[in-house]
Amino acid sequence: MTAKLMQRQLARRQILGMAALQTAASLGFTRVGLQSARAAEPDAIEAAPAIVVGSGYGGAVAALRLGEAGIRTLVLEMGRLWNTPGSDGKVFCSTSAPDQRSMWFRTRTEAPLATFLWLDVVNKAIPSYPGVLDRVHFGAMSVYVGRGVGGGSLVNGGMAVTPLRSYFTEQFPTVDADEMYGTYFPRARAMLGVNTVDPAWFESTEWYRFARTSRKAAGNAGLKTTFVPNVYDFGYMQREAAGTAVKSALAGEVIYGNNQGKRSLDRTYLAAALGTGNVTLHSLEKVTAISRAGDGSWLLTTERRDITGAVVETKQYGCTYLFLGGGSLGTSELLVRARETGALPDLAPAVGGGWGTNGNTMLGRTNHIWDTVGANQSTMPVLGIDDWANADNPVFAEIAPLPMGFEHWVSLYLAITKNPERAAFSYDSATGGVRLGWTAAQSAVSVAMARKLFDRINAANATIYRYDLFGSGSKVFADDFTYHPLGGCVLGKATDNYGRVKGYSRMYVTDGSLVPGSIGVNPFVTITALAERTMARVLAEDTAP
Ligand code: FAE
Repeated sequence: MTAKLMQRQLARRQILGMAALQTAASLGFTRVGLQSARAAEPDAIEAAPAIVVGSGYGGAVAALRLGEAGIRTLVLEMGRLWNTPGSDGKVFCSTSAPDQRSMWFRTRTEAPLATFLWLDVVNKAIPSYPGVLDRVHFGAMSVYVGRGVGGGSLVNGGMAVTPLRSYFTEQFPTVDADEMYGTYFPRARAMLGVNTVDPAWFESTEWYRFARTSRKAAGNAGLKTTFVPNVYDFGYMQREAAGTAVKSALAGEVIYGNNQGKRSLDRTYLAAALGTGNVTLHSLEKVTAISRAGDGSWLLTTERRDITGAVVETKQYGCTYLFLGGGSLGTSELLVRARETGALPDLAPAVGGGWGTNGNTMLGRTNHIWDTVGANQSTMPVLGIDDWANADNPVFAEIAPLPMGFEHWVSLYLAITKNPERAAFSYDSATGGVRLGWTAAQSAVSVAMARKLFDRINAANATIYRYDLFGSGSKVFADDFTYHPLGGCVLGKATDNYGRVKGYSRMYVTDGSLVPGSIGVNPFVTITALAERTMARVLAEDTAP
C-alpha cells in the first residue's frame, strides 16, 4: 500500500473510531467498539485472542497495531470514557472551578500547587466520582496519573519531547538507537500529531509572556532555552487567541482535561484502533489479578465499578496474548502481586524494581515588578531551560505556566534532574496493594540539583524563590510528587530487549514501566516509540500462525 493510501485509511479509521467513542459516551455505554457508532453497545467479551490492560500511550499503541494486524483485541481500562458533556456543556471541568470530574474518587482536589500566598485558595471540596486525575500516595512520594480512556494523555501538558540520543543510549544500551531515531521516534511523533508553536506568534503573544520572562532570566545566567514541541494544536490555539475558537489552553484547562485543541489518545491512536473494527474497549473495569490457565492461556480477573465506586461485577477474561499498558504504577502493581501471591512465581526478581521519578521537582521564583508574566497564560508549555549537557549538574527545566487570571510575577518550573536514585515496589499482603520504597532522602537529590541551577538564575537576576506555593511552612521545592513515574518492569531486566516479560511467554509490557527511572525529558514520546518497537517485533515474530 502506498503511503498516501495508508494515510487515508488511518484518517478513515480515526473518524470511525471517534464516532464510536462519541456515541458510546453520549448513550452512557461503558463498552465501545465499531457497533457503538450505530448506537449499539458491543456485547461483553469474555475471551479474545489479545487483551490490553490500560488505554494510555503503551496500551493505545498495542491496541492499534493488534487491530491493524487483524487480531481481535479487548482493551480493559479502569477509568471512564471522557466524550460526553456534563450539565455545563463541557466534558472536562476547569482548573479554576474544579468539580467531581477533576479527581479520581476524592472529596477534595489535590492540585500540585497547594497554596498561594500561603492561603488555602487552590483546592476545593468536590463530590466523590471517577474523575480524570489521580494522585496516588506512597509515603514520601505521590504520583499523578490520568484515569480514563486515553490515560495520561487526558491530563498532561502535551509536551512531546524526543530525548537526547546520548542519554537515550545511556539508559537503553541494548536498544538499536539508529532504529529508534530513524523509525520509531518519527512514527510516534507522526501518530501523536506533534507540532511546534510558530516562533513569530510566540514572540508577540501575551499568552506566552510568562515563558519569555523566564527565558530572559535564564539567559541572564548564561543558560540556553529550547523550544519544545507539543501535541496541542497550535493553529487552534492561535484561533483561540484571535477569539475565533472556543478557548481551552487559553482558558486554564489542562490537568483536569482539555475540552478542545489537544490531540489526546482518544483522537489519535485509540480512535484508529477502534476504527479497525477489531478492537473493543471496556471502561470502568479494573484488572485486579493475572494468572495462567492449564493450557497456557492468560486469565484476568476484573472489577467493574459504577460511578459511585461500588463494585458492580467481578469477571474473568481469557486471552492468548496479554499486553500490559497500565503505566508504571498499574503494571508494576499487577506483576508484583502476581509474583508474590504465587500466581506467577517465575516472574523475575527485577519485576517491581528500577523505579524513579524522572528527577522531578517543582519550584517557583518571584520576578521583579517590571518583569511581568502576564495575567493571560497558555497552559501548554513550549520552552525548556536545557542544561542537560552540564556534566556537573544535568537539568532540563520545563518553563511551566501558572494561569491565575491576574499578574502575580511568579515563574514556575518543573525541573527534570538526573537523579540516579531508584526504588522498588513491594507487596503488602495486608491490603493486597503495593508499597513504594522511595524515601525523602532520595527526593533531596533532585532538589539539590534543581537548587544548584536555580540559585544561579536567582543570583544573576537578583531574584528569590517563592515560599508560599507548596503548603504551610516555607517549602520552596515540591519534593513529594512526580508527574513522570518510570520503571517497575525495566526493559532488558524484567523483560527481554523487546518488552516480553521474562519467565512467561506471550505476555508483554508496552508502557512507562519499561523506562529505567529517568529519561531526561518529558517521557510520553519515548514510551510511545518503545511501544511501537515492541509491537513491530512481536507482530513479526510471536503472533504468526
Ligand atoms: P498511562 O498513560 O498512565 O496509562 C495507563 C492507563 O492504564 C490509565 O488510563 C490507567 O487508568 C489504566 N490502568 C492502570 N491500571 C489498570 C488496571 N489494573 N486495570 C485497568 N486499567 C488500568 O501510562 N509527559 C510528557 O511527555 N509531556 C507532558 O507534558 C506531560 N505532562 C504531564 C502532566 C501531568 C499532570 C501528568 C499526570 C503527567 C504528565 N506527563 C507528561 C506524563 C505522561 O502523561 C505519562 O508519562 C504517560 O501518560 C505514561 O504513559 P503510560 O502508557 O505508561
